[in-house]
Amino acid sequence: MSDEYVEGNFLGLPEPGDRVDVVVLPLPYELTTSYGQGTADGPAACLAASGQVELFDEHLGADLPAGSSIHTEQAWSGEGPTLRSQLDELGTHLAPWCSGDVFPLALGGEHGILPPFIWALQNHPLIDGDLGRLTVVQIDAHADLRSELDGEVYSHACAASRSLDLGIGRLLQVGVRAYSKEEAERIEDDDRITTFFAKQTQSQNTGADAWQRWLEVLSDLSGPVHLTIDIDGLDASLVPATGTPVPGGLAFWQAVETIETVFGAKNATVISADLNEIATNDHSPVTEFTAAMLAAKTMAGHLKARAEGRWSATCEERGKVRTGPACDYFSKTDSPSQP
Ligand SMILES: [Mn+2]
Repeated sequence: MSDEYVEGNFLGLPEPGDRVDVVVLPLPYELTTSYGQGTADGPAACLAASGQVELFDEHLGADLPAGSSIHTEQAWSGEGPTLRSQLDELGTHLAPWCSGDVFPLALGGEHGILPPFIWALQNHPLIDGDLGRLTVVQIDAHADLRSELDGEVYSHACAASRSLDLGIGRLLQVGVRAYSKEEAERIEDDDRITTFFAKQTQSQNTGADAWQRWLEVLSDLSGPVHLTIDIDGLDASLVPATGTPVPGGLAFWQAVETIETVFGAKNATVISADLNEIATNDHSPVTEFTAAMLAAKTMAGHLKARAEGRWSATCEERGKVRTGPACDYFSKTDSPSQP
């Protein structure tokens, strides 16, 4: 552990000066979690648990932060009166950190944070207004491809659908094992979507082959990538406090291998990441600790990519105090069009 442990900061790391290499963005957003409570407390619990994570990362071969400047931003505290106004606030909050000079790592909060994050990435220099360039890699128990849930099109159960509506070029999913007929058909019909179901990758007989194919798909990626990790993609035993824990999910090391492989893809640049559906309960700290370890692995993956020339700043350093475009996309779109 660091000598100068700072409470509330990721890994307890001291705040850097003006230079920021990685920003950790706590997003305690909760409106639509199906059952279970507590995703609003998840980011703070994850930050507290991160104090127990070993700084040494064997894949990086160094202690975090490995000479880089990690800034933990104030938690988002939107108070908009409607779900859509809160999504706009999230987009506005995230946009200044999507300018290409830093790596943004968000901690949620519900998976509903994904569409505003994708909206904010439009202005990233590698996207330049064309979200068709972006691949989203999603670890999740759920496909999140519903058109709506209980009448709400911005439910967390629709996060991937709304990201496709925004125009992302490709969606790669792994760990999926709880989904509807509508979602199964969407996966079948939409060429942009590739899903590796948990039933395939976790099979006692043929799982190793399926897993190897998943890693090959990741290694072959090119262009900008956003990594979204719904922690319920992991087996329920690892994340019992998350909103909807589901048995039969990924092992911890499969999540780590996914992270390391996507950041290691030679022709791809991971420009941003989020970990979401972090929550706590009174029985065990394992959920937030699992999330904190995966956040540390994500940061290490980025720092290794940076050290090995797969990431470089695409705009000038902007420091800690920034502005960006205001988001009004979500208030304006009552019923987003289906592709
Ligand atoms: Mn999800």
